[in-house]
Amino acid sequence: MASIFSRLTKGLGRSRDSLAQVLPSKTEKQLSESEWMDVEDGLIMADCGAELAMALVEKAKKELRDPLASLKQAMTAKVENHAPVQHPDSGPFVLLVIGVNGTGKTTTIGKLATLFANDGKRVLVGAADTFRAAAVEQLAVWVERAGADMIRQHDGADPAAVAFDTVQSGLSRGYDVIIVDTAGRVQTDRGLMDELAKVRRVITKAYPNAPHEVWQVVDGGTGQNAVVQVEKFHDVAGTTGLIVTKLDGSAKGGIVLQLADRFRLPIRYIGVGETLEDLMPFDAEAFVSSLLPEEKD
Ligand SMILES: Nc1nc2c(ncn2[C@@H]2O[C@H](COP(=O)(O)OP(=O)(O)O)[C@@H](O)[C@H]2O)c(=O)[nH]1
Ligand SMILES: [Mg+2]
Repeated sequence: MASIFSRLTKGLGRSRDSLAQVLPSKTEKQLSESEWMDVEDGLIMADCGAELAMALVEKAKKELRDPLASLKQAMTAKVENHAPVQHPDSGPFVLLVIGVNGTGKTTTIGKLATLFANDGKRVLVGAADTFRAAAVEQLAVWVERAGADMIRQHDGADPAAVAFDTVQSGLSRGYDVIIVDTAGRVQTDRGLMDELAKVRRVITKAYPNAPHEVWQVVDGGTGQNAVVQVEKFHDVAGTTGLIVTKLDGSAKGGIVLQLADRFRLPIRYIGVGETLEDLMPFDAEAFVSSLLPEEKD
């Protein structure tokens, strides 16, 4: 845990260092208008987006105390989430995972399957990304490492048929958790959205109230593009939460706040590397602390 946390703080180091230049740690002194402007610019450069950066500074400014502590509080409030994951009272928990190609869906499913399996749950994964043959093989490797099982069909099979099959077998074979992987690209955007809507529909046909959660995976390094992606998938797929990956790389971190604020979606997990252990449950306070310079006393 210590090492994956350090991957996060290392990943966000650049944003933190540039914010440190404009945010004095532990000063009772209030910042001047132009100093607050520098903070706002720093937040924009850290991928918070102009609108949120302004709102955060407005809020922090009103608090007549240590500017860093005020800003930290304002930022934490934006990403704090009090809505628990929607687990059903009985029967399997069904999770649909969506997102653009390359964002880390399959890797994240491997990590999630590992977490659930370590928690003593029986996990079944459906390989509904049938658009690329290699995608099924890649998922198979992750699923095996996680100690979970997988439902697959022939190459190019109908993704909705795979999803239906997965949920139905998961139900009849008494699995605790069912996770459905999906494609992030087909011939057209329109085609992808129709496909996701259909996958979702058949899951509900196989098991009313499912999917219990729909998590979109976004690559934290893609900045504003991530905002566009969430917007696009949101209504069609009925997104209930987000997983932001690659925060160990050159991502600037503020994107996490921007997405949570803009779409009012909980951030469920963050990805900080390529191995099975590199997934952290999202902790608002710890995350914001990694993004800001350290408070000194
Ligand atoms: N550094 C880093 N790489 C990641 C992370 N999550 C996924 N990746 C990498 O991103 C690439 C695409 O991942 P994949 O799961 O195939 O994406 P998919 O197309 O959405 O299923 C792979 O090379 C993964 O190893 C992460 O949190 N950190
Ligand atoms: Mg994939």
